[in-house]
Order: sequence, then C-alpha cells, then structure tokens
Amino acid sequence: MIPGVTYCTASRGGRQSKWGNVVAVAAAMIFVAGSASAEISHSSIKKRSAAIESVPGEMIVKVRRAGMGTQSLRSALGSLARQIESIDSFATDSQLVKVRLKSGFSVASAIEQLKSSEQVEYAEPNFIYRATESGVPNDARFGELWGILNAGQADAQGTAGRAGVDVNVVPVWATGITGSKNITVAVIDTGIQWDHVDLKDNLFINRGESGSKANNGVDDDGNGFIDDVHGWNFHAKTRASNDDQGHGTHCAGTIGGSGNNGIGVAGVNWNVTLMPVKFLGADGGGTLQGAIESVNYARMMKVDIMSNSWGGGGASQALQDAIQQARDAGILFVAAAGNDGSDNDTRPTYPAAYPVDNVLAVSAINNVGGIADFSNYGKTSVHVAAPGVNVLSSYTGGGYRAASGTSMACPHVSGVAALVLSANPGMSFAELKDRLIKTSQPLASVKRKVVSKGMVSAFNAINNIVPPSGEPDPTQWEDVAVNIESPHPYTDKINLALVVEEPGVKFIRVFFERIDTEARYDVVSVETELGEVVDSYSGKHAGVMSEAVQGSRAVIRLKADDSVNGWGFKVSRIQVIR
Ligand SMILES: [Ca+2]
Ligand SMILES: [Ca+2]
Ligand SMILES: [Ca+2]
Repeated sequence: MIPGVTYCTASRGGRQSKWGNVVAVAAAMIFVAGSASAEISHSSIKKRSAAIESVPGEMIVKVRRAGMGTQSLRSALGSLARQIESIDSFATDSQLVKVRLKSGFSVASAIEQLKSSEQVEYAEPNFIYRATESGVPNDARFGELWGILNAGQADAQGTAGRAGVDVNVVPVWATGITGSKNITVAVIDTGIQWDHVDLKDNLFINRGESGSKANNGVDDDGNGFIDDVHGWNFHAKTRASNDDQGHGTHCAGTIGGSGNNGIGVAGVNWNVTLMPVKFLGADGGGTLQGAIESVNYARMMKVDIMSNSWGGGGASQALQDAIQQARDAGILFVAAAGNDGSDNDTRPTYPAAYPVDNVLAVSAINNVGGIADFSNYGKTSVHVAAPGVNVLSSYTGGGYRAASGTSMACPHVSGVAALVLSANPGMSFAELKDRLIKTSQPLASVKRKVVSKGMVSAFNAINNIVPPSGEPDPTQWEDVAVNIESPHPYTDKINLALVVEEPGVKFIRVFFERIDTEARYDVVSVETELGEVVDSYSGKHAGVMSEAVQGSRAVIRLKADDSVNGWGFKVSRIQVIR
C-alpha cells in the first residue's frame, strides 16, 4: 500500500466502486453512484500537456517607462543589475526587453524579485514555443479519418470505432515529422486528379518537363516520354495522368493529402511527392502491358516506393521480372492483398503474392480492429494489416468519399513507409519492410493471418519500437464502470492520488469524462504504482482515454499549484485487458 493514496477496486457491470483503505486525503473526494456514459467525440481528441520549456537564463521584462537606455534599464532593475549579462530591447515594443542573466542565477527567483519592483510591470520566462504541439491538424474532415486517428468515432456507415485501431501517426506528427517532398511515391492506379485542392501541392513535377516544357510536344528530358510533367498514362499512352475514375485519387489522399491546410483530409504524410502512373482506365481496368510499363517507368524515374492498389490476372513472369528490377533498384513495392476474402498462401493473387522480397502485401481491417470480411490474408504471404473499411479520402471532382478495400489499406502502408523514409533517408527497402513488420501493433484478428500478426504503426516504426507479445491489443479492451471524481473545485496545492485496481488484469486505462484544471499549472496524470507517468493532461478536456498502465493497478493523480483552482476531473469508467 502506498501511503497517502486511496485504493479503488473497480467493480464490473455498472455497480458502484468498492473502496478500500480511505486515507485522509480522500475525505475531500466526492463519489457519485450510477455510471454516466460519455461518447468519445473528435473534438475531445487528447492533447497532452506538454512540458513547459523556456530559454535557460532568459526572461522577458516589461518596464513601465518606454524607450529606456541600457544604463537606465540596469538601474531600473535595481539589485538584480549585478546578475545581468545582457539586455536586448525589442524592435517592435519600446517597453519590452529580453534580459539574459549571468550563468548560475535563477530566472525564477529573478522574476520573483522583480514582482516588487516599481519600475517593472512584469517579467516572465522566455518561453519556447513549438509548432503542432498536439499533432492534430486542422483539416476540416480530419475527425472522420479513423485510420489516422481512431478515438472511437463512428465511421461513414455509423459503426462506432475502437480507440487506438489506427496507424498511430498523430504522435509522430507531434514531433514535427510530417513527411518530405524528397520522398516520391508512385501511385500506380487510375491516375491522380492533378488540381485536387488537397493533392496539387504534393503532385509530382518532372523538373525536366516543367514550365514552358510541360506541353511543348518535346521530350525535353529525353526519357522517352513527351511532356511527362506529372507522370504518365499507360492506358491511353499520353501525358494525361489525370484521374478519370476516382480510385487513384482516393489512394493518393491517404498517402499524402495535404495536412493542416484547413481543408478536407490529411494524408499519413502532409508533405510528400505523389507521382501518378496511370494504367487503369475509366472503368478501373488495365492490362499486363500497362502494369509492366508502369512499374518500369516508376523505376526509371527513381521513385522510393510504389503503391499498388490493384490485382487480378494470373501469375506473370514478365511482371515478376519488372518488380524484381524495381527491387534491384532499391524500391519498396507495397501491394493490396486482394478483396476475395481468401487465403493468399493457398490461393495467391497478384501482384501481392509475387515471391520477390520488396513486395509488402497488405490486408484490410475495420475500425474495431477486425479483419475486413472481404480482405485476403496469408500467414506467410501477406505481411501487415492496415485500415481499409469506410476510409475517407480525396476523390475526383475535387471532393471526398469513403471507400472500402485492401486498396484503401495499401496506401496507409505506403504512406507510413514514406514517412519512415522521410525520417531515415538512407534506409534500404529491406530495412524498411522489416521495420514495418517488426514494429506492427499486435491485433487478435490477424494474429494467424499476416506475417506481422498486427497492424502497421507509424509511431512504433519511426521509433523502432518492437511491441513485446504482451502489448495491449486495442480490440481487447473491456469497460468497467467506476465513479471517481476530484472535489469541485479542487483546493490549493492538492496532491490527490487514487489507485484504481481491477485484480488480475494485464492492462488498465482510464476514461476521463471531464477534466478542467488551470492550464499548464494543475495537472491530472495517470501513473504506474511506481510513479511512472504514462499520460497527463492540463486545461479542459472531455471524453479522453489515457494511455495504458501495465498490471492491475493504476494511479490517478491531481496535482495543483497554489492558485486558480479549476473544476477538477471525473472518471466514469476504466478499461481493462484481462
Ligand atoms: Ca520526357
Ligand atoms: Ca516537353
Ligand atoms: Ca487537407
């Protein structure tokens, strides 16, 4: 038993919690019977309370009198003057200065000292700000992209999702990794709508055929294709790689729809180069000749990844040879496993099943982590699973549409591969493929159906995190009703720690119906018994699920400073994996 904490044994089925050893601090707790349910909505997507960073030794000071010279500033700062190394005035505000202290002096105590100065209005640390703190972009329809961030929201057909069943890319974006134009993905498909508002900025431009050379009837770069400024159309044998069907535009949006531009969707990569290589016509069909020429063209153009959301036909030696040549050029070939609901190990479909080591075949899962009923699989021939049911993406006509298929799963994986490459430019196709397989998140539904036993995780892949076999499977969470609240409002300097216990479970995570604390200063955290913080929140949140704590006990802690007491927090359920 940890001193100063309260133990809670959660009961199942909505009954009120049973409380053990209630110690002094718990006298302030309020327990409410009955369990309220809360939906996870997109607006509630979690924002972690980031550590507050500031430039060591620096503070920003506002003096009462404008336009003071350095000498009068120094004397205005009074007894602090001897600690000052330098003073910089602002170009845009004559009352603000940046003060740098000599090493060994504390900014915090200098600020404290200045509070009593008549000459100074205020002083504060020279805070450091970072872009995309939360990783959640502002794209209008981002909340519908369950494959990118599944917070339990319903998909396009109204099926409620399961939090965590997604490619786990938001935490990668939060670190500033959002893709690179230096990585080129060939979308071998029906083409890409060139002027789609969410794709045009990431559309491939062949520098040797751009500007005045784009439509001059001359093969300016001498690659054998006249005016191939945006890839090529092997269906019509023209430069018109524009999409006349929709499928390729959909795949392209998942790989690299422009992120954080306020519009539509965000692809796995906000920035990437998307090369349309069209061999499927307006009816969605194409030929072996077109497929081979597409693979050869993309190889010649030195793409990094080929994304192949197509299949059919028999085994072709010529196509296998073309994929092998792409392999020899170091290019990863990502392929949809197929939509026959069958086992590729015993009934191979192509190109997914070609036995070439740059082929990475992809099964489709739905938003609760089940394998899609249409999805092909293969314990030895299909490598990973990815979101592929009711996936929203860009579509021809400048619009957006939800679609289902291993065709939609494949570009999630091509996208993650491109993102990993953007962060590790020297990585070989073999290392990349191995990385994506090894770092996949375990999923019970595909445990015996794909090589990796799980779904692709961008976060794990970028950080080379190989989940141990005991890692939480996002489909195995069960609800347990509890009623745990802080006092409303909480009190100054509260340090409330509550242990939630459900005997025998492997993992616990906590669902906060509501959190409302003084932003930055008062923090609600979820911790292990040893005090390792697995998640923390500050400010206002509604309907957020914490990261998981391993074992049968988790600690919920509320820690506040000595002013501005918010409402506190309320927990109506936890989730466990048995
Ligand atoms: Ca050319
Ligand atoms: Ca030209
Ligand atoms: Ca967008």
